[in-house]
Amino acid sequence: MQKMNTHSRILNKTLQGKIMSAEQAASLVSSGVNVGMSGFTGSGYPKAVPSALAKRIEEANNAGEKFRIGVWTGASTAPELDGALAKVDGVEMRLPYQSDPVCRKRINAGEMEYLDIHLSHVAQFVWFGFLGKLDIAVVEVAGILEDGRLIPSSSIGNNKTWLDQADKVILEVNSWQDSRLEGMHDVYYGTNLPPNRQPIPLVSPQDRIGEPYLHCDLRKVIAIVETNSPDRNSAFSPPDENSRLIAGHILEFFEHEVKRGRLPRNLLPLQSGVGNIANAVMAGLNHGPFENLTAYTEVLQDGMLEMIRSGKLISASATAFSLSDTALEELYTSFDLYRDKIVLRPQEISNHPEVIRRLGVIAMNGMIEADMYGNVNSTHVMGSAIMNGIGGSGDFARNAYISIFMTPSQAKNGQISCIVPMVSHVDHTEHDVQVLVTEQGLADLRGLSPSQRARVIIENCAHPDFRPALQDYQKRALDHSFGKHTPHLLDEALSWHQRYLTVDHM
Ligand code: 0RQ
Repeated sequence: MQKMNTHSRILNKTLQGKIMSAEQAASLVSSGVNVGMSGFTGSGYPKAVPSALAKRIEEANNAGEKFRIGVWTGASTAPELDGALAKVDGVEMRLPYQSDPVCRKRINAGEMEYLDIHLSHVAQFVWFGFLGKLDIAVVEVAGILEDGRLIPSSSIGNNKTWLDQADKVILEVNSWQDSRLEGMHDVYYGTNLPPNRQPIPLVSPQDRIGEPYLHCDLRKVIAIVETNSPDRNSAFSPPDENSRLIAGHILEFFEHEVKRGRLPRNLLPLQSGVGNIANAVMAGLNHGPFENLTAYTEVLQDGMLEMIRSGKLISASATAFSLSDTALEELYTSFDLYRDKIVLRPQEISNHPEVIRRLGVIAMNGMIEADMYGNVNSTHVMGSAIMNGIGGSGDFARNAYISIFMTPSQAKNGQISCIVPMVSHVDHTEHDVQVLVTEQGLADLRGLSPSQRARVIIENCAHPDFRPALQDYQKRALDHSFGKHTPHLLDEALSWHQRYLTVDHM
């Protein structure tokens, strides 16, 4: 493996001649183009060009011109990218996942188009031409080798596809990213289009099936921008009582499954969504009885890092880090401990449905609400306002060995029940949800008919304050429903959500 010179991260002579400021690079992006940006859950996103572009858009707006671009990424980014571009109303179409408050506001006001798609679909949709032309890639890398190969940054996401498919490429070389990231990635170039697709030769989470570098036709590179800026490393709050209870129910469930011979003693590869509850479940596993665990997931949060440190987790495959400052410091302080146990892959591999199914991944994701039949809403409030997006939850839930969704039983200080008669929007159907968990308990839905599921979900997961109303609905639906298979009183089922309008948001 070629090692980086410490003086410069850009060893390729031709590319050295293309170094310019972020403002100069942004001036090469014109209105109306689709831009593929790096970035996944706040890591590895370009730090300078998007902000410079936002400034340029603002100037165009002030001159009375409309300047908007399509923004495609791996997943969520950070205020310097999504926030800055949304603030100046510079985004025509955003895909495939975002969690930025300014974007969210624009999307819900009908001022920005948003295409919320499965993360595993994005790359192939671009290869197939389903999303139109990708004009420019703006990709953060950790360095460029003499021969032009690129050292990926703290996330890979869709970067391989952006670099392949875009007509022009702008690279941000971020010297803040630790140069020891080199060698941690596994970029698989073997995917062909149907009908010539071959099986992906990955049989366990730690397998390396590709190479550590990204390739790019250097003739397409129009600018190199040097940066030295941190990722958005948000801190996690310590697990609260609800998260601890949810984690406890999941651990108990795993023990039960092991006892019945339905899971091996070291479980199966774990996928964990983002957020505090997911992190708390990892903390629970870290203190639980299971050893030699593995992870096949998309994001590596603090909890998984702690499990590697404690020796509970022996390997983890993901497409991105999403670490707090403290966890990041730990990663680089004890780097040798982590280096060989972590593999970062393109998201079409980290989230690949066939691989997830074959490895038997245990999927654990957050949700906004579930209904009494097991349909899950991960994305919308009142069926119409987007929160974040489906992200990778569908890739994992649909194909998992066991698909678990978790949430506190109530939201908005107890004013809203997260268990409802009928979800106001469906992301994961009753067919893709095997286990629901709240702090109240766990509902194992496997093998149950809709009416049986309703009883277990209401009894085990609903908050006692809402349980009588749900039981009453369930009974009346059974008595009066048109059909008795999945009983509903349609007028009433959705009116349940109207209570959100009376929520005190203070
Ligand atoms: O809103 O911040 O305004 O109070 O939803 O809720 O409880 O903080 O939970 O951060 O775990 O997010 C589903 C959004 C949960 C997340 C979701 C309100 C609540 C709060 C957030 P406020 P919490 P979390 C891997 C997998 C989809 C993507 C995914 C998510 C806000 O898990 O985006 O799984 N998932 N990706 O008050 C009204 C309800 C509510 C409600 C919660 N029933 N009604 N509001 N809220 N329940 C990662 C990637 O794919 C990259």
